[in-house]
Amino acid sequence: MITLYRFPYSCYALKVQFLLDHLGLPYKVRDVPFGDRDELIEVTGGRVMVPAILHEGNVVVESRDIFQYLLTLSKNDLVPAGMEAAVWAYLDWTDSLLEDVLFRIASPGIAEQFTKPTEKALFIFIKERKFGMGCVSEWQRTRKELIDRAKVLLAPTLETLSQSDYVMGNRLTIADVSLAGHLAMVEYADPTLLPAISPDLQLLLSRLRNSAKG
Ligand SMILES: N[C@@H](CCC(=O)N[C@@H](CS)C(=O)NCC(=O)O)C(=O)O
Repeated sequence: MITLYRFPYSCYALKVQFLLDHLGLPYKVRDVPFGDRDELIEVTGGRVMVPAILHEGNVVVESRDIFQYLLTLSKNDLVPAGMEAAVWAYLDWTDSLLEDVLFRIASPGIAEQFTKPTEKALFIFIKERKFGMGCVSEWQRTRKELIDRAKVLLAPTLETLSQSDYVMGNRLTIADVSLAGHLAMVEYADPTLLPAISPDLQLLLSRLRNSAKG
């Protein structure tokens, strides 16, 4: 049994969860309270970020390393032979250029989901420490421009998806799984956001959820 430590909105944790579902591996989810990370810190030896997994005494952190670890645990076609460079490069793109826009679109909505005032304030504070005072409100105000930027970034992906069910080749790969994690974060923040970027993204996410083994 694998334990996945996550925040329910975290794109990096959600993509690991999609991978677990597609590999059909048994797992349980530990939702880490945003304001109480004692268990996470104890398990990981001091880390305050999610995701982390615990499996047979092994602790793995960083979603990319977790992907590499999990992919060895069960026979699968998620990294097709000959497409290693392409699918890992797409995964890295989702975690960098794409995430940089999508988390800004999602952050105002994620902040609103916290029920504890301290957790909401802490979430905003952490963002402001990195991106400047008032950044989350600014991302709310400039949502339309951010959505337009996401549309530009995702245009090639959507063009491919208009011809195929998958981002790369004719089968599901880690490229789709990684993209889905990021889309699920946006959906968590506000279900109207994904269709505002493109209704086809909603369809992709549903298709991916329906095709999971778990
Ligand atoms: N490079 C890391 C990034 C993980 C990450 O940024 N996690 C965020 C949530 S999406 C986090 O835990 N942040 C700590 C915080 O907000 O306090 C990975 O791929 O796992």
